Amino acid sequence: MTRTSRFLAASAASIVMLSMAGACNAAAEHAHAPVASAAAPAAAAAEVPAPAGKVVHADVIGLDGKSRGMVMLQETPAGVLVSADLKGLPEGDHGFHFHQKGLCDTAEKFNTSGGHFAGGDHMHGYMVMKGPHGGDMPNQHVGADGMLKTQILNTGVTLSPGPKSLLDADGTALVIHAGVDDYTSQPAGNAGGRIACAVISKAQ
Ligand SMILES: [Cu+2]
Ligand SMILES: [Zn+2]
Repeated sequence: MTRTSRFLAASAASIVMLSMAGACNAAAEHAHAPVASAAAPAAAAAEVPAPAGKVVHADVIGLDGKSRGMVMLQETPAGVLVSADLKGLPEGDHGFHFHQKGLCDTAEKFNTSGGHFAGGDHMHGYMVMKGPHGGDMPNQHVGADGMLKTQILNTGVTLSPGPKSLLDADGTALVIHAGVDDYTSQPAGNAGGRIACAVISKAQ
């Protein structure tokens, strides 16, 4: 190829690129036309899967230190989906919360897990003006067979970093109580002793 023909080839390429840029601008203007915007709601209604969120599995133990099954926490755009599959629990309704620290010491009757995980400036319970704590969840019913199979969407916590994160420096704990959370009493709904506990931490 001579010097001249190489120059011509380069110029021709530049002209093609310029004309394509012109076509793109024209398309952008048409995007504002009524026909294009009428198609937009259909696009918005289409399913857009969220990127897979973080998942944490944790072993739930009773006061005897033995496993009662597993809980799985799943980050979703709507909150943390809590799935529990447990057995060997006493029949009845039980308070069910996230507590402040990832410590489930049976010798201390799980009091090592601290108070409720607040996730900000919140009081306890669904029935109080400044409630609920991020860690508050509805009472859970265990049947005569001692099984608890449940899913709860908790919108007050996250597995991502930040003030509402269950995966903070000292972790958190899922705690099941002997009695019923009245959703009102401070600081923990008067739900009685702690009968089961699971450590929620980054390591799991
Ligand atoms: Cu509790
Ligand atoms: Zn609470």
